[in-house]
Amino acid sequence: MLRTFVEHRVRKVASLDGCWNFVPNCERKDAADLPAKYTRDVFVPMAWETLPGLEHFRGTGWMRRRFQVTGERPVRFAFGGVLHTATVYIDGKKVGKHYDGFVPWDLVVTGLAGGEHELVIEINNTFGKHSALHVRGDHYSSGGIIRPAEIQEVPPLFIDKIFATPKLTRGKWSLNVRVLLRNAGRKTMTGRAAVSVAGEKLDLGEVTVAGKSSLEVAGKLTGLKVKPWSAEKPNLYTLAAELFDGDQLVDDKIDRVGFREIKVAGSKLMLNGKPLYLRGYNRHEFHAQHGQSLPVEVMARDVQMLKDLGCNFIRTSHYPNDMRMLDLCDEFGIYVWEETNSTSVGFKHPRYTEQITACAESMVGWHFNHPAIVIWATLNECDAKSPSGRKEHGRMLNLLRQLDGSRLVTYASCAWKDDVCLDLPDIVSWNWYTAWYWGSIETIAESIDDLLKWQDTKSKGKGKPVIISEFGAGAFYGFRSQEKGKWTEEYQADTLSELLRVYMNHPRISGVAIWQFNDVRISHQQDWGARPRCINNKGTVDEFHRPKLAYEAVKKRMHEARRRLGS
Ligand code: ADA
Repeated sequence: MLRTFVEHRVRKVASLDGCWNFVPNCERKDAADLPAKYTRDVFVPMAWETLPGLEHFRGTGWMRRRFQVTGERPVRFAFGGVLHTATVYIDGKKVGKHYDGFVPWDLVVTGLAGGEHELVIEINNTFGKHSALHVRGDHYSSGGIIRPAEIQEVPPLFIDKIFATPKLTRGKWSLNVRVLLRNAGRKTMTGRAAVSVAGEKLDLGEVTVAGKSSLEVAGKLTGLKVKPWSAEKPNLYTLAAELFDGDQLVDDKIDRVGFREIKVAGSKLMLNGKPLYLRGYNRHEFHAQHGQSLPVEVMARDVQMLKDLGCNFIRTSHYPNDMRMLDLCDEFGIYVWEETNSTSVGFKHPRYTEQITACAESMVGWHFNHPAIVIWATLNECDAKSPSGRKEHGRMLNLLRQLDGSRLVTYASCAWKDDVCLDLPDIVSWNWYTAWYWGSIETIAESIDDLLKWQDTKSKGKGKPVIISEFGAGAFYGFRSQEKGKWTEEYQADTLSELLRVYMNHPRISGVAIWQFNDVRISHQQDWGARPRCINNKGTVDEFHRPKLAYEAVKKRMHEARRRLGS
């Protein structure tokens, strides 16, 4: 299942998770040939560097399995994430290609006869001219089908996506809904769409969609008797869309919505009209045993730890997350800053504009209805100093606003006093590492005051809400010493405790995201300089998600702040 709940009661869905055949770097006589032989059996989802003997494999891997269809309908293949370039073949024939391992995507194939067929996916995770977003960096870039996948048998005219935006007017909630219908066939099709939420139903009327095209129908559900969604009280409602052919129900899509509005008032963040303080972590989707392919149980445990820590917030550094993680945040109540797959990327890469634009469109398109997501972000630590960098920050932030004007937008900056883009986002977000890369525990307060004073007097970000989007200290799990030097668990615990004390009591700061929740692997080729253990060790939990000493220190500070702020 791509999600944590059932998305279709009418549409026929079968999982593609389970056993697949796999061959890494296969020799073929002709580039157009599929592999003659597969050398391993693997279980999907998986990150291929977790397979014994392939710990450092980077290249092209081939995956194969068989699937069955009735032959009565077009077949939609839906993938949660394939890292990073996938070329899909059915019965030996190429049917599609997709780039970007961190966004969901789909492929609709028509004319498949009833019975069994062969599905082959050629997956490439190499770096180079073909890949602007998956680049060498401070986290390992995996390969494989890392998230769940499924096949769906859809009618020629089917429900592609639903986009729902809650609105609060004079104490009453309404829901603006858009339903995207897609016609996979050649013939023009007619259907009637309807949506329902919280006991209210809305008929969106009859729609005619030309062959091989899509059309959106929109409507508004008003006077809803619903309770608002917040991290403290994550009230969720089922949103169902149905498609009829005459009187016959031919397709459906189920999602969930939460009723909340996020806004800025002066220098504050407001949720449903009340000040909001974001307390939490940057989190990489990584575990030593599973690589970047996390089982939902690991995600759920992470969310439980975040709640235990007193946190209400994660930043999905540095890419869109698995939809099941976003579902858990909706269910358990964690605010999410979700960002495009774009950390320290170069704007001059030949595929950059096309690939980052597609990433933003897919992220917002597939994740639109999660109430947990309150911020869309892009371009972590990219060029925010030059005129061309400013232009690109403006383009990306506006693109996010066009795709969804109901959330706030930001980017995390390490350009500091040279940043020329601060007028562009809704929130100014600083990656600021006092007491690790510079300064000491004693200089935390003066260092942040200096930056924020500059922001409020000399920059175009004057008076905007501030999130300290990264700060932290490294520690090796189990390395303890009375001396409390760098890399000890004690140093990390003391540093995070003081950073949180200062930042969460600072009148100009509306949110904090510690770098980082869990330790994360870096490539052993030291693509990112010499990180000890080939790991970014700044996690509060280690690469197996085992708490370090800092866990208790963070927990104490987060709960202090929660009590003080009353939420
Ligand atoms: C950066 C970057 C992170 C990580 C961090 C660190 O700010 O955004 O991905 O590399 O620094 O640990 O230094």
